[in-house]
Amino acid sequence: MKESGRGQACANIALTKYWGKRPGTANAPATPSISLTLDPLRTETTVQMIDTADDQVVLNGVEATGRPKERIVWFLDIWRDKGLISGSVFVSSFNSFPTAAGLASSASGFAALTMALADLAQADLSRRELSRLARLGSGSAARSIFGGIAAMPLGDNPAARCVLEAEATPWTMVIAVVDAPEKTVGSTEGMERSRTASPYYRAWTALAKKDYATVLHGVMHRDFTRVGETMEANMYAMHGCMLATRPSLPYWSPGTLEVLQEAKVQRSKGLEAYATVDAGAHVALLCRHDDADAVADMLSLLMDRERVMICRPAGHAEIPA
Ligand code: 2P0
Repeated sequence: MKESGRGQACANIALTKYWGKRPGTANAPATPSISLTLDPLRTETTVQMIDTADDQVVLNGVEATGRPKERIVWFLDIWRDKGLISGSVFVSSFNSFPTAAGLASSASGFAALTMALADLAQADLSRRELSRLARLGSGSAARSIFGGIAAMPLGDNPAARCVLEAEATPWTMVIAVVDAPEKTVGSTEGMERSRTASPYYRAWTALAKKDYATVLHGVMHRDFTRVGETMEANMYAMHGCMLATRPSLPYWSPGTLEVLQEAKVQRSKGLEAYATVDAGAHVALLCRHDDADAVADMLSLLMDRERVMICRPAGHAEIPA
């Protein structure tokens, strides 16, 4: 074990969504998922052994308390229980993108922390093992261990795998950060509420398996239209399940619908981009690399240009040299 370690990882956005956990498991998903890992949505994390009774966590320069800290301490406990590290740890993590914007920071956050702890532990862990560990912190983090397009299957204790390297991935995501209040129900709680109180939950999990297979096949054959159409339909199905939850889980804002509508209009005019929305209000549009600027221009008619982010496929999470 070293005195300190470093890791970095990029966020990902799912093409088919993870929404639901198998009860009684450590983030074993109820739906398989596929995602694109995105540059420049990067998290860089440093960990250091400290001589204090408790762990210390600093996120974007601010000392963490409450739930965000508890989640990280719980994750460090897993590493200690496995004998990979020992003693108290100081964690410092920086996002290259605004966390407050509600973009997927738990995915890159737990993936970067996993890489930093692997560096600290000097443990000889395969990328699959790293992905499995990252999943214990946050389900979507398992996918951010890999660059390009990653797939997360079902299973008792699954790990993600890379299905298409970044260099071979011909698609870009253009993200529209829409005006929205901070969300009140996080993914962990929202998934559990949908599982127990959405009349569409079973239909959603059944459909998600079919969409996963379709998108996986589409990715393998670089069939953009099939991937895009299925991705968008999968997103609407997930939000249908969320909306039907009692009480309802509405994550969209008026700006979300505005972007969804405009993307549809532009598609009918020949700009082929497909939309997806996570457990939040922002919209990500998937397009071919060459159409990214046109998609960003289209979004700039609806919002300030600085709210539009062109995100290319990122590489694997890593321990920086
Ligand atoms: C996804 N989301 O596939 C889906 C789409 C949100 C909607 O993965 O409880 O933050 O930490 O495992 O990973 C968000 O879930 O949840 C998520 P936990 P996580 O990207």
